[in-house]
Amino acid sequence: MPVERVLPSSEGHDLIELTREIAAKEVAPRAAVEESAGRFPREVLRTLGASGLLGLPYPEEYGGAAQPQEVYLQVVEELAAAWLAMGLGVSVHTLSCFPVAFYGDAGQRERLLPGMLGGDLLGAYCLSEPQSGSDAAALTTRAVRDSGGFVVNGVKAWTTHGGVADFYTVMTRTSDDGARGISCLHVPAGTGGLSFGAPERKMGMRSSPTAQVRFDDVRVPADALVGAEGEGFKIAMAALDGGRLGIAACAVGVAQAAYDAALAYAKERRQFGSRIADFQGVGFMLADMATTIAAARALYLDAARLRDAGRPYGTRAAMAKLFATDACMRVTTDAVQIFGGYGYVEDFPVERYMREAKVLQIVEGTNQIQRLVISRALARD
Ligand code: COS
Repeated sequence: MPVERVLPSSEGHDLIELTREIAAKEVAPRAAVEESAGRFPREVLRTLGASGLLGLPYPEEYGGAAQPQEVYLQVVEELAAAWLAMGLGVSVHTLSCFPVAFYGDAGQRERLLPGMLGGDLLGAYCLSEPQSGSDAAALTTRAVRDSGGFVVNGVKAWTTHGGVADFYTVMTRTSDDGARGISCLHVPAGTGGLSFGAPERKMGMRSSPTAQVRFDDVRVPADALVGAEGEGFKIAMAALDGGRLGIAACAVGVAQAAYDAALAYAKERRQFGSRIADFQGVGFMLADMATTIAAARALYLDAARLRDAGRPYGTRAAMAKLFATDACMRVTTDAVQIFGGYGYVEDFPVERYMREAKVLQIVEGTNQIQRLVISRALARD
């Protein structure tokens, strides 16, 4: 049974229908095989791009679809339920476009956004470094002004789409003034001096390449600077507020997929003469799973609607990311339990969902960082 959704417009309904069709035909059938081979299916993201799904929340004049977050995020959820690497790919691409879309000047928006939102190009977001993850402001990659442009040196780590992206949104140090000494640069793939580490060998989400991005005397022109010099940390944090909603939507998608599989199995599997769904031990687990998923979805949609209404939403986004990804970990673990031995082998998808859930508690701010963001806001307000 597809998830029953209430969307704010008929266009939103059509987009969900389109997404479900693409997910069923082009995304879900390939997930297990590609994940186990660790292959990155660039062509699937091209299909999503050609269908307009890589620029949904951005203005139409630059090639976006001007969709509210409420719609965009439910599209991400549907894709993640079919294959997390693709849902997360759309979310990361959308995050990578945010700085130019919201902080770029008119010239940059006109020059860069149509390509970025048009579906052909794929973005990557470079904030973390080998020695700075949670403490993002401690980053050391440095851009020095030279002949009117910048020369960049340093190493970025854990970059989704590292090595396969068409452009890199890069946070780099332009002065030693802590968080205020960080600036944002737009660096196209193919720029001289840019190179990549081998893809990380991850527990899950193996179809989504994660790699170091290395800058050795990378020269970019002055108009690669997005926003003002020194504004990069705020841009990075504002981008992540939105990115965290994308991760929450991904988590709900994976949890929903795990729950759907567990429910179907529990209705079919018979032991002691009954369907295991009819045993209270299993039935109560399913009840908790369904309730948790509904609550997680309601929370990310609540944050999305705040954002759509132009209200501050960062704290609510952190709550949604925290709650939805912890929920996903619990639900996928319970799904494996309901499948018993069959849950622990690759013949069924639930072991993959459980491995995928783990990374969502870590990326775009660990859940400890989400608690920090929430508790600081509580103390401040
Ligand atoms: N939106 C806009 N500005 C923000 C912001 C947000 N969500 N959060 C913080 N800022 C601003 C602050 O207002 C502050 O500005 P002023 O200097 O003008 O006062 C500045 O940024 C520094 O903020 P803060 O003092 O809170 O920075 P901290 O170094 O304490 O770090 C955390 C804050 C821990 C929240 C941040 O480093 C973080 O989110 N870390 C996790 C990073 C992450 O998610 N990485 C994921 C990987 S993406 S590759």
